[in-house]
Amino acid sequence: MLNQFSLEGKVALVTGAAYGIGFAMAEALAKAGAKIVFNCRGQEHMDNALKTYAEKGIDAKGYICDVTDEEAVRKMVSDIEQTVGAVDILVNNAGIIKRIPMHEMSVNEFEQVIDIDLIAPFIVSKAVIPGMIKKGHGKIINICSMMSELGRETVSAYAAAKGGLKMLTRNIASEYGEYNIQCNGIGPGYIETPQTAPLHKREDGSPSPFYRSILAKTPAARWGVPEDLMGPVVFLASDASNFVNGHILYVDGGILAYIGKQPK
Ligand code: NAP
Ligand code: GCO
Repeated sequence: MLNQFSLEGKVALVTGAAYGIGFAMAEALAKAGAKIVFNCRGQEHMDNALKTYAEKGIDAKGYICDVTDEEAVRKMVSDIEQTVGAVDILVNNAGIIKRIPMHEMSVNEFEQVIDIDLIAPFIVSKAVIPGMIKKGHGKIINICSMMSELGRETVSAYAAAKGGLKMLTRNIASEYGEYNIQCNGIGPGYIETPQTAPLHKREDGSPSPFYRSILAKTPAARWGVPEDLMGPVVFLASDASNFVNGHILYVDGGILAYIGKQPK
């Protein structure tokens, strides 16, 4: 039965996987047997990432590619198909956040977030779907967020993008299910990574009020770590989830189920 979770012989493209959640998910997919291909934007990130993959014993192939650049994505996917093989598993992980009160946010700032967090998953999915149709199977995993369901101060563009990504996920599932392509989302809770680093501490190094408020909102009573996403991504990338389609798997320590700790 555990063979269903094996990714032996599969090619997995994880976007923005030089560090953070993307790196941990790529590591998990590699441990389950997949060949890892990833991209990031800068040479320094690429050099560090290749070193870290090698230290973990993972033979990953890296591309410097901005996921918002459709032509660059098309070239990357075509090169992957020729040198490694058509992509079996795509994880749309690359993402940014801007924390700016909405009435102070420029249209350009709003668009930058929508471009990377919503339009890029469309661009990369669009590039790999023909290869998946040819192969007769495929898995697309979109990294959503608590903000696919919830709002909060300062993250209007991010919430709009991640809410949109949830619906793009359901639409890809609807449109390509008949080709044996499953598209699901993972909605991480609050995970300690460079993206959330500005939220963790006060200047004196003590936990910030926001950090503590998340502890009070999370039944698990802790922030997540990138490794919390390893099991869920392998499940959604593997044959074990072949009849799971259009689902968002929240990996949030229970935040979405909980009203929050009551004040004493
Ligand atoms: P992170 O530490 O900031 O890493 C983001 C990654 O995305 C980096 O590797 C970055 O690479 C890459 N990236 C950003 N823009 C890109 C672009 N235009 N083209 C290519 N790569 C790009 O973030 P993270 O916390 O690991 O988050 C990963 C994903 O999970 C994001 O989609 C995020 O929104 C989502 N998420 C995070 C949390 C959390 O609590 N941390 C919770 C829910 C969802 P470069 O710097 O090299 O460009
Ligand atoms: C924020 C955070 C979040 C998380 C995550 C929650 O400022 O509220 O950065 O949005 O990163 O997406 O699931």
